[in-house]
Amino acid sequence: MKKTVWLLLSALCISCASVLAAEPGAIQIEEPWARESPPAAANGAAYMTLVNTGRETDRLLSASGEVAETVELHTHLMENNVMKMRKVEAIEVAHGEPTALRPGGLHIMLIGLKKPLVAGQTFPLTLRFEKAGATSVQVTVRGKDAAAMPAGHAHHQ
Ligand SMILES: [Cu+2]
Repeated sequence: MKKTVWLLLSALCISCASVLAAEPGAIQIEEPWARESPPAAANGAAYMTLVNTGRETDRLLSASGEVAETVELHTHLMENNVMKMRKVEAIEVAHGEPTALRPGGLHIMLIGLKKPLVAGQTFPLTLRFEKAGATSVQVTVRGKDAAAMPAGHAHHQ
């Protein structure tokens, strides 16, 4: 009887400790998605919203996956009235301010797709954060007409 109680207590403590440890840099990843790619498309992009539920600013350092030869963090910049993509070293995720990766803005670039992205299918991506560490997400492929963002979020950031 005594032993059972002790085991239960230690099990509880272990779960407490892991919850607390994850707290400072806790990142929630909402709605990871990618747009369906035309059959011959070499590249694709993945989008999502990163929410920092911890107190400290975290940074997305890299993304990786089997879906493409190379996976990079990108943003869009206006240069001489032309929208251009640029690789970024990291994407900052501040507490209290969701960071939107969306068409025309920050995105995860999938360079050299190994096979076309087909609507309705999913593929895994591993995201590595400076504080929260590595986490895996399933990215859902949406049809070509998928809206950039749900209504109401369009003007965010
Ligand atoms: Cu890009």
